[in-house]
This record gives sequence, C-alpha cells and structure tokens, in this order.
Amino acid sequence: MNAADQKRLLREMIFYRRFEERCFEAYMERKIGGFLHLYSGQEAIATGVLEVARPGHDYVISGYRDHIHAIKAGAPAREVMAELYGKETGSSRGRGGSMHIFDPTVRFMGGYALVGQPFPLAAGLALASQYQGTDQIAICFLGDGANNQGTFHETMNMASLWKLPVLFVCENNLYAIGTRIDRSTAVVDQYKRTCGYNVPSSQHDGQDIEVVMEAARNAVDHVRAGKGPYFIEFLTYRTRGHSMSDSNAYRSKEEEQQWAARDPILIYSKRLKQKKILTEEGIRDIERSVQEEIESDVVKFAEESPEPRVEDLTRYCLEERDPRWVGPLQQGARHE
Ligand SMILES: Cc1ncc(C[n+]2csc(CCOP(=O)(O)OP(=O)(O)O)c2C)c(N)n1
Ligand SMILES: [Mg+2]
Repeated sequence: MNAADQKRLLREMIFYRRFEERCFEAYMERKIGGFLHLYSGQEAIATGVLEVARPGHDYVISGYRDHIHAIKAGAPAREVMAELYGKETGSSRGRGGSMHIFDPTVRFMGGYALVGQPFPLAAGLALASQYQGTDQIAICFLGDGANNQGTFHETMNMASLWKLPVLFVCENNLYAIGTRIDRSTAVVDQYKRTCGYNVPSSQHDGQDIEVVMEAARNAVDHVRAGKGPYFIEFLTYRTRGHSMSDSNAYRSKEEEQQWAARDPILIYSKRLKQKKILTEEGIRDIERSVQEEIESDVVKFAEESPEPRVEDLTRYCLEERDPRWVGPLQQGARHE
C-alpha cells in the first residue's frame, strides 16, 4: 500500500468515528430518536474488510450496528445521517432509521434489527450470485451474540453444502448487550464453531487495520474463487455502551482502559507517524477536515432536508418502489 492509501484509510476511520460521535450528540439533542447502536472502536473491521472486497459490486449486509458498513459499502454518509434524522432524503426515506439503512444502489442490502437475521439473507444473496454465474460475493457482518441463534447453524450448513460464495465476518466485541461472552456462550472462540459445518475459519486481531486487511484478503480470495463460504472472526471492543440506553456499568474500568490502548485509530496513527508518513500536525489537519466535512455536508444536509409528509407515510411500502432503487435492482448497481 502506498502512503496516499494509508493516509486515506486513517482518514476514513477518523471520519467514521466522528460520524458516530456526531450521532451521539444529535441523539442527546433529540434530533435522532429510536434505537441507536454506535460502531466506535470497531472501525478497523468494516474499513479493512471492505477495502479488500469490491464494495458496490459485492453484496454487503449487516445487523443493527450498521451505519459504517453502509457508508464504506458506498452509501453517501449524508443520506445515512438523514435516515437517522428520519428525513425524506435518507437512505430509506426516513422510514427505517438507524437499524434499517438500505441502499441497493451500492448493493448494501440492509441493516437488520433481529439478531441473526442477516445470516440466511446473505446466503440467499450468495445463492443468487452463484445461480446467475457472477463473481459477486456476499459479505455478512454480525456480532458474536448472533452465533447463538438458530439461523447461524442453519445457514452454515446450507452455505457449506451448496458452496455458496459468502464471507461471514464475526465482530467479536466480547459482549451481547450486557452479557460477557463467557457467560452466554459455551465455546468462546467463535471461529471454532464452524468446524461442525466444514466451513473454514480463522481468528484475528480486529484493532489493527493492516492485520484485518491481510486476513480479509485471503478470505475474500477463497470465497471469490468458488471454494465456498469462509468465516472470519475479529476480536474487538466497542468503546461505548451497547445502545444509547445502556449505562455500560457491567464492564470494568481496567478492561476499558486496556482496550482504549488498542484503539484502532490510535494504533494506525502511531504506525503512520513511526513510518514518517504523517506528523502529529498532519493528523490534526485530518481531524479538522473531517470535522468540517461532517458539519458542512453530512449534518447540514440532514438538518435541512424535509420531513416525510404525513400523507406519504405508506408510500414505497407495497406497490410503489422507491424510484431511486428501480434501476439498480433491475440493471445492477450504480457503480457498474
Ligand atoms: C432475535 C432477537 N433476539 C434478541 C434481540 C435483542 N438483542 C438486541 S442486540 C442483542 C445482542 C447481540 O449481540 P452481538 O451479536 O454480539 O452484537 P453487538 O451488539 O455486540 O454488536 C440482543 C440479544 C434481538 N434484537 N433480536
Ligand atoms: Mg457482541
């Protein structure tokens, strides 16, 4: 990777962190309502995995902690923010909110509120690619807790049997809401759980974006080569509570501090400084430009966009498709 790409990746992670922290602030100001699950701390995973895949071409699907997967997949950040604000210009016309970002124009096939729901949907998307003979793969991001759902087991079995082109990305942040993984899950190492289905798997550090990219590249190559599904586990930690209603009282300060020292943005900033690709001042410039872009473009767009009209609330539900989606769903994504 050249220096420009390394700088861009650091900027992307800083942008994603600021995006999420800005959501937190807007929620406190009651501009965003409903559920809100932030991705802060886990940025290296979405950024690294999708960097080595082909966003806009491959299918991407996620759970409810979905904003950053959507943006890195190619959904405009301002439309994601407008969705959180419940505005007509949002990715889902303001009808879905935080847990239901959806943008088929870049083949981001949704965030889903039900834990484990994306597993079979990802397999279905992979089956479509296989059936149509394309080289698209489906990439499914989910948490550790999701692997205790029946859908995990059913999907692993079918995906393996049919050799579906699907990459399962397990973001193991050690908790499912307030329950630590060793209190809910008999086998703590998630990558070991797929051996019963003959799905190859591996476990890696999810805090170092270069480790993530290296591991994801091998996994993506495996899946794209038609060798069937792959399950990749990344160890990570969310810096905030599970959702906005979580006081986060179940984690010790020592544990939080240990992980804060392994923050993905901190790790990568240090590395780029050591390599003399960036100086401290260069990093501050990036932070300033991110702040400026989020305020003057992303937040401004969301704030100034219109609310959906009451008489339009059932539009796009049944017979009428969102016109933004009709072309891409019939002809392929906007990048092609
Ligand atoms: C089918 C279903 N059961 C329970 C819930 C409640 N619930 C929401 S998030 C969550 C924990 C999921 O944890 P994990 O998969 O590790 O994801 P993380 O929040 O850590 O990213 C649970 C049980 C739900 N949304 N859907
Ligand atoms: Mg979890």
